[in-house]
Amino acid sequence: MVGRVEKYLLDRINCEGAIHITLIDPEKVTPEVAALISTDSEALGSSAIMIGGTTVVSQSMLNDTVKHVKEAVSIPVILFPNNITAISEYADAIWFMSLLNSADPYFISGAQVLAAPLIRKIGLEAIPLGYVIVGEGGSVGVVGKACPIPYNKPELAVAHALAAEFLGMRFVYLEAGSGASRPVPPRMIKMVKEAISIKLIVGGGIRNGLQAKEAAKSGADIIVTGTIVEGRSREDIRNKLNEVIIGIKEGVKARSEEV
Ligand code: 1GP
Repeated sequence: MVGRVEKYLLDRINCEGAIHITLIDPEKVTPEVAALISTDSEALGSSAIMIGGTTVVSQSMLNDTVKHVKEAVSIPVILFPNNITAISEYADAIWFMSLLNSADPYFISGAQVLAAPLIRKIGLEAIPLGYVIVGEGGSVGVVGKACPIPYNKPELAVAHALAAEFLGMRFVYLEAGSGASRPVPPRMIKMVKEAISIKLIVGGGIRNGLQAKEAAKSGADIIVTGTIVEGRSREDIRNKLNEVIIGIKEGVKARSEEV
C-alpha cells in the first residue's frame, strides 16, 4: 500500500518533474548541525531529508539526529538504513531497500526479514526500493559486498532496474557511492529511465549544479546529495544546495526543450 510519505514524494515529482533530497549522515554531523542543514534544505526547496550512512552503529545518535531534524522541518524524514540498527521510531518512513547486486544474501533479504517486524511494530512507513551500486561503489559497495555495475555497462543497470520493477519495488536507486569521484553517467540514467515505469533515484558524487542538471535532464526523478553538506560553513552549504537545486530545475526544463 502506498503510504503518506510515498504519496507526497510522487505528488512532488509529478508537480516539479524531479526533486532533491538531502542525505545526512548522523556520524558525520551533530544533531544540532543536522537540524540547521535540514532547515536550509527545506527553505531552498528540498523535498525530504534522508538520514543514514554506511557505518552508522549508534541508535541513540541516530534517534537524536532524527528528533532534532523532525523538530526543525516539516518535510518528511526518511531513514536510509545500512543495517537493522539504523531504524528510528521518530522518522516518518524508511526506504525498505534490497541491495540487488550484493553477493551476500544478508543485504538482499536477510536484514529485511530481521527488521520487518520492528518496522511494523513501530508503525514506520516502509517504501520498497531496489538499491543498485554502480561504478566505484565507495564504502557502501565494500560493506554491502556488491558487484558494482561498470559505468560503461548501462544495459546491466537496466536489467537490475527492471528486476526491481518486476519484483514489485516502487523505486530504484542507482548509487555511485557517497563521495564518488564520478556520479552515475547520464547515459546510464537515460537508458534506465526509458526502460522502467517505477521512480528512479540517483545519488553519489553529485557535487555541483551541472551534474545535478545532467542527472535530472537524463530522467532522474529524485536526486540525492550528501557530501555537499559536510565539512563546510553554513553559507557554503546553502550556496551548494542552492546550486544543486537550481541545477535540477534547469535539468527538468531542458527535458522539455529536447522534445
Ligand atoms: C550516498 O547517494 C548518496 O548514498 C549521496 O552521495 O554523498 O556523494 O552526495 P554523496
